Amino acid sequence: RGTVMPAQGSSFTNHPGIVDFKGNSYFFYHNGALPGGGGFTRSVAVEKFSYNADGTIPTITMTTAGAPQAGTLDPYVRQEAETIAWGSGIETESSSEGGMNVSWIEDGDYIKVKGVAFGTGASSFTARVASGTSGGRVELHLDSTTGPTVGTCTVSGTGGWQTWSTVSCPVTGATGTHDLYLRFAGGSGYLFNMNWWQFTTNQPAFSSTAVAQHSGYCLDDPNQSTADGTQYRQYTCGGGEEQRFDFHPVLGVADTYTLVNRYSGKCLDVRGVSTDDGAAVHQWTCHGGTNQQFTLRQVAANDYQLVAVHSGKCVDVSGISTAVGALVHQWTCDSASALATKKNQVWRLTGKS
Ligand SMILES: [Ca+2]
Ligand SMILES: [Ca+2]
Repeated sequence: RGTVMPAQGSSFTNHPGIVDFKGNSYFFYHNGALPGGGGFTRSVAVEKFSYNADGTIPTITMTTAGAPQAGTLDPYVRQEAETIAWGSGIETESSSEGGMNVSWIEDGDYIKVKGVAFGTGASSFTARVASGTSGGRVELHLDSTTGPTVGTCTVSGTGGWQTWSTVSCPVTGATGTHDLYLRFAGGSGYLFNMNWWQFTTNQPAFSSTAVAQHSGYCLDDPNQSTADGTQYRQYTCGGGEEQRFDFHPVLGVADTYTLVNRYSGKCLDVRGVSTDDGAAVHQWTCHGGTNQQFTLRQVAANDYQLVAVHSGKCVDVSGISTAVGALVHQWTCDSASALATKKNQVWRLTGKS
């Protein structure tokens, strides 16, 4: 049926394979296009493609850009140093801690990591490193090797190239989504190896009541229930723990929190992971699911919509009721213009600075 990929990239063969991931199809192959490459010194490559209408595979051409990024990278979980969109001067090798590490690091070498979602910001950087000499520095740059420096970590000698130690340093100015460049610096010769790295978020936890702005009543755990499945309501604010919530940031997701009721210790939760209008907002044992994660969408100084991550719907007092005890559910979020006059989705969080 023809050629799937022509002979290109300094290699006489390409040993392809196809993988479907998140609704798209990808064509993996190899070429010899890197410096020093050839038919027997190969590099793995990937292109995104779509099948033809009749189900056949189109002719796919090698590119240096490769496939577009399938999603952002979370810097607040451990990332292997060998997660690399592009690099210069580095190699990888087996690590004594398992998996691989980045090695042969010298002054001016770098790693590019693409599409890193810092969200509201990072406060520190931690890396697992080893050095058989006297170490060097990791400079953290945004957008290019000469872009803004958001942190610099000093690495000392650890007594061996597989003798691992953890180093940390403060980070400022890393917000939003950027390409991250780990640029290595130091004296002559090999500086250190790196196994993995991770940032820490600066999105602070806080504690607050949530007061519905159409009624002035508080989001409330009815009758100090500790049971799973108790639907929340609005109630006269009384200063009790059943109306106070600890907002814990969801790492790596901007402006997003789990809300733990101080009295019951249970999480604010949309019943049954429902995406329907009218699904109950109740309490449930905390499990970290996206129906227990709420993004704060700012309306005014201390006023927010609480948007459930799994559904994109808002925590809402049913029927725009101003009655004590009216139940709370999720509903399609009102537009910013509607919120000027309709406030049963607007919650005042006085505890959020
Ligand atoms: Ca090198
Ligand atoms: Ca590693």
